[in-house]
Amino acid sequence: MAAIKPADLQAEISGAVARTEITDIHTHLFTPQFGSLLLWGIDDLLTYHYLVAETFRWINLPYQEFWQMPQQAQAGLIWRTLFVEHSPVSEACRGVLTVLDALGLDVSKRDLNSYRGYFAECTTDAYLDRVLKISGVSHMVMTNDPFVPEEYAVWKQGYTEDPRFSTALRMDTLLNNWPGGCRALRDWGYNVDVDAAAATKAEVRRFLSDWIGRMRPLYLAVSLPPTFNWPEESPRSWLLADCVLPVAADHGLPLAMMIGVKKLVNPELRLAGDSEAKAAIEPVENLCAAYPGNKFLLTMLARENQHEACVAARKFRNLFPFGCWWFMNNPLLINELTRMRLELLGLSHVPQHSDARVLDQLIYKWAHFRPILAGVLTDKYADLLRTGWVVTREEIERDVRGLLGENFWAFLRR
Ligand code: RAT
Ligand code: ZN
Repeated sequence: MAAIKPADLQAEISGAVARTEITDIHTHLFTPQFGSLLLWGIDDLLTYHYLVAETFRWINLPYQEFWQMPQQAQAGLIWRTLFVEHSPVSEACRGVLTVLDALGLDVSKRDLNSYRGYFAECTTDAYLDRVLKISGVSHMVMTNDPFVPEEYAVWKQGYTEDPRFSTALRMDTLLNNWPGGCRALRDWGYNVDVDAAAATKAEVRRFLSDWIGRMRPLYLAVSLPPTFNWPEESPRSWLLADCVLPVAADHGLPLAMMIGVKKLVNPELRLAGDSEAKAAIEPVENLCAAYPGNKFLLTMLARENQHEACVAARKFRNLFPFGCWWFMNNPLLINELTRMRLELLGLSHVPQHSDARVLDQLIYKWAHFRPILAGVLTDKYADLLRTGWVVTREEIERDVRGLLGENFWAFLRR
């Protein structure tokens, strides 16, 4: 196995990063069986909530009027505002152009109708194959929420597995809105009450086990506010301690904590109306220390939390950091966070997930990430070579495979 020469390092690493297939560990994509829940195509791309928020910074249209417009008209307005009347330099705008270009469409024409014409000719199945091929994603994890009625219906009909997708059981309603979660559980035949009685806890555990049986998820997941604390006097605290964590441990499943979202600071913006703030790291440390037999995945939304999250992961091997989440998913911050994680944790994490809500976004989220990862790794290996250390192509490929998915699978197996 030949040692890589310093002059070849950059090309070797870029090649390895470009070739390696990705496991995308958090998306909002669905298998074709979920029908209209799987979004794709130019109108879904343009009405992505990241772009809705950016559009409202330019227009005076009342929110209500925007939401009453048909989707094509919304997409047209977003296109005109963000791509025609101004240059599309934001990360989310640039993403649309990366997608169109990768599909072979001519972005210099700025011809929305011709792009629509391209997608009108595609079938869901063929387009899914094409996107996975272009993006180099071989496997992705959905976000599966039984509290969403359209999803509930599919699960009740019977889910047919698609080997390219895995599931994750999302529990936001249960943990963040216990009165609502409690009502839903009662409707589904679980004998629960809003208080913290032992019988209620047993029924919540039965609910979780039933859905784990039905979905066979890779992990359980919840997004949490910046005020998240544990332990504390709240339904979420006992739901975690007495229901979620024991069931997760029984099934060997990690709990993914996605911390820092302030829901609907501007409700008029709907899905685009959430914000972020710095959270405390102590609840994460408390949980990792109190439940050494449980595994935790962690991603945090505030830039200010990233350093302490890395340090927490140094202290707890049952804590696995992942991804540059949502407002962190911009080149400047990806670069910073990826460097920070490599410097504090070495290779024992997964630096990115796509969070794609629209299938096409797999193309740009990963096309934008790969060169950043290659650049950061090139610097890190170059530092090693300067000491006289040698690396081989096989070692670089092994490390890149880990970062782009293998480390996640290994954490699940632990
Ligand atoms: O990034 C997003 O699209 C957000 O709206 C959220 O979906 C977030 O990623 C989440 O999973 O809660
Ligand atoms: Zn998400």
